Amino acid sequence: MTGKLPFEALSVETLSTRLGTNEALCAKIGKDTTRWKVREVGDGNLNLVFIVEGASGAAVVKQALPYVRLVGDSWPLPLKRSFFEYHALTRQEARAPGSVPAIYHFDEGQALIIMEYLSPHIILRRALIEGRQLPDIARDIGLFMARTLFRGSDLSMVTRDRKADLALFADNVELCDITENLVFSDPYFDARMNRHTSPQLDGLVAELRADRDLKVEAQRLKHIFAANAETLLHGDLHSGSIMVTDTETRMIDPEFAFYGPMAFDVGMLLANFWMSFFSQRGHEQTGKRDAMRAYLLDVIVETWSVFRAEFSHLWRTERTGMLYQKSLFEDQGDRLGAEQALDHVLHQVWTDLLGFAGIEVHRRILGLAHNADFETIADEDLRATCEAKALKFGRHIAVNRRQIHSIDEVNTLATLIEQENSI
Ligand code: SR1
Ligand code: MG
Repeated sequence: MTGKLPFEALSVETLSTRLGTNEALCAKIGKDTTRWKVREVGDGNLNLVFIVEGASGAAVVKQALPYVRLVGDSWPLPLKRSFFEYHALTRQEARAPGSVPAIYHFDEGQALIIMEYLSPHIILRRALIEGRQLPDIARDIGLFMARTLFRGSDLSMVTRDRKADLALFADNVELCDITENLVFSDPYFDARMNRHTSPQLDGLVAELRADRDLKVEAQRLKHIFAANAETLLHGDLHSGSIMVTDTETRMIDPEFAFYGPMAFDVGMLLANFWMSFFSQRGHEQTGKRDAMRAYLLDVIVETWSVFRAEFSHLWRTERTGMLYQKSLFEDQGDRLGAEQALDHVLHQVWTDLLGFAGIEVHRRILGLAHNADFETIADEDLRATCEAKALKFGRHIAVNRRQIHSIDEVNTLATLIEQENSI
C-alpha cells in the first residue's frame, strides 16, 4: 500500500491483502500472510484499531476514519489527525523515551500508523474499574507529563524549532474544535448531543447550567486553552489513553496534540483519577472499595508530586530556551530568582489544572463522550449518585481554584463529598 492510493478504510477481511507487502509489518510479524490473524479492537470514539498477529510477532494497525466513529458519517473529521498523532508520538518518544508505543510505519494517505502491540497491557481505565492497584502509574505518568510539557516549551526548545512546530500543529483545527465545544461549552447548555443520567440528575444539571460563576469560569478556561500556546500537549490524556501492566505504563492516542497550556494535560489526567474515585462505590458488588479509593487519592498526590519534582529538576538542569534565561538568574549568581520564577510557573499550572479538571469531570457526565467508569454502573440510581458527587466536586474545584492551595485540600474535599449521605 502506498500513500498515493485514494484513502480506503481497512477491514478484517482486506487488511492482509492490503498490507501483505508492507516491509515494516512483515519484518515485525512475518511475511506469510496466510498465517496472519486480524482482529478489530477499536473501542475509542474515533478510529479503527486492528491487532495483527503473524508467525513471528504482532503489531497494531491504527487507521483514522473520515468521520467520528462514535457518531457516524454525519460528523466528518479529517484524516490528517493521523499525521498529528504520528508527529506527536515521535516527539513524545524523544522527550520521554520509552513512554509511548514504538512506531514501525506511517502512511499519511491511508491515515494509518503501524505500531507496537502492547501486551499484556490493558487500558488503565479498565484496570481501575476492576479495582486493580497499579504500583507505578503515578511515577510514570508524572515523569511523562513533566518531560513532554517542559521539553516541548520555550523553557527548553530553540525558539525557531518551537515556532515551526507550533505552525505544524496549528492545523489540528478540527480536533481542537472538538475539545473547545465538547469540553468547554456543550456541558453548560442544552447542546444537541448532550446526554446525562435522567431523570435522576435533571435537577442538578439545570442548576449547573444556570450557574453563572461556573459558566464564566469554564469560558475563562477555554480562553486559556485557546490562547496559551505554551507547549506541545498530548491533548487527550485520560485514563483511556494509557496502557498498563503492573510494571509498565505507556501513553497512547495523542491525535488531539497541539500547542496549549501545560495545565490542560495535567488537569485532564487528574480529573480522570478523581472520577475513578467517585465511581468506585458503583463497583462494590465484589467487595468494598475503601482501599481502592485510598489508593487513588495516593496516586493523585504522587502524580502531582512527581510532576513538580521532575519539572523542577528540568528547570534547574535543562532550561535552555528563551524563557527565564539563566543569563538573567544563575549566571548573575541569582539562583533564588530562578527558584522564585519556577514557583510562579508551577503555581500557574496548579491553579489552571484545577479548573481544567473540574470541567473535564462535568463534560464526562453532561456531554456527549461519557466514560466507562460511570457508564458501566448498571444501577442507574447508583450511577447517578456517583455522578452527582463528581459534578459537585468538579464545580467546587473549577470555581474556587484560586483559593485552593494543596492537593491534600482537594483530596479532603473529594473524601467529604464521597461520604455525604444526601446529594
Ligand atoms: C467526538 S470525540 C469525543 C471524545 O473522544 C476523545 O477521546 C476525546 O476525549 C473527545 O473529546
Ligand atoms: Mg483517543
